[in-house]
Amino acid sequence: MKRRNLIVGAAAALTVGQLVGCARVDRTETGSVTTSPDQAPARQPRPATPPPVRALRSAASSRGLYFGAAIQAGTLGDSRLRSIVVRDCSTITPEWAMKWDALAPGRTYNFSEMDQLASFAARNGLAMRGHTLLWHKSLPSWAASALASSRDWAIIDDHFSKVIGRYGNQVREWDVINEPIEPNHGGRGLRNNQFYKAFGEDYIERALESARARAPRARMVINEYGLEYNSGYEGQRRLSLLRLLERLRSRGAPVDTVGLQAHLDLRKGTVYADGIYGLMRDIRNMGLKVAITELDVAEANTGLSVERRDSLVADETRRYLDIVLQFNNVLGVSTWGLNDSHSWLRTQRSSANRGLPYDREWQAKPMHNAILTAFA
Ligand code: 9MR
Repeated sequence: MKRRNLIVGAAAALTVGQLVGCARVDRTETGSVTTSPDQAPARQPRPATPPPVRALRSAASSRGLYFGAAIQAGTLGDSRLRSIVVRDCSTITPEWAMKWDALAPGRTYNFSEMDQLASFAARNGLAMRGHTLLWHKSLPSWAASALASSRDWAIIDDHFSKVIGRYGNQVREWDVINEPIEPNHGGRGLRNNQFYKAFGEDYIERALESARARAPRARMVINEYGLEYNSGYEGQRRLSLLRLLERLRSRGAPVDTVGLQAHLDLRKGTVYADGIYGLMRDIRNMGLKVAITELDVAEANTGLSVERRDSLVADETRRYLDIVLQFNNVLGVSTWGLNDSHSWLRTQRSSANRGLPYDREWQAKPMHNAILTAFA
């Protein structure tokens, strides 16, 4: 029964893709997906037929979850990417097009790249995650100076109004605050970012309220990284996040969801089951939902065989998902990209990193299967 649902769900996803002019995708008897000959560039060899791949979105939905991925607006010209996004995802996250410095590097807003992603999502019936309203790394310099000199909340409120006003009807989850935790900064484990400097800890509650007022039906998310491994530092990060959530809840602040980025990292060992379990349990006990927002795996040793590396990446993914998916307050899982050639890990870590579900030729890797199996 489950298997049948998966196939039906996948076929439905493909039909949507076909309707909106993505590369035409056909499903074979075995469930494998091929691009149609009429879409292949003239006189170029057709890509090898990929092995049968089941859609992640239908596997996720059979558990009542969504599956999504971060997408860079500039990659939407790739018809293969479009068809795989439509097959695998029920939601997408703009990898950077919605960030403040991407929308308004000068004072003037330019929504064109973000609009492309939003219209792709709308045409294909995909939801969007709103990433992200406030992040210390994406504050444009004009806004940083204005905040530092005037400490005027209207600067933030105006940004929220523009972004939520434009995309609010498509976004189900807003990452209102991205990465507010930094135990090394003191201040109750909060990051001493430009917002904290201007407004103190209050900026978090005010941001949640400003966003909630404009998006009454969407989920209000605090999104954080560095919570998965067994080190004193990550232990402090887990604790600081929980304490922040407790303070917000006790004041009645409108936070309802925690985003766990889940940038897994084999150089840190394997995920710390007790720590993650405890974090998940405490979040659930506060009545909050969880979204896994940026799953990927940084490799430790790219000198091993590709088979070995792919299996280590898949095992780590599975270990992590097996812990978090025990909790029924999880809304869904998003990976931070789909294909290794579009991964931030290429530039941040090693250009050879293989920490996403597909390789550069869109062959599904063991990580894809690990996610499918974790959803089963
Ligand atoms: O992957 C993103 C990269 O392409 C951007 O250059 C960068 C700055 O905008 O942000 C990266 O995404 C980050 C996300 O927004 C927040 N969590 C960490 C992600 C990886 O750095």
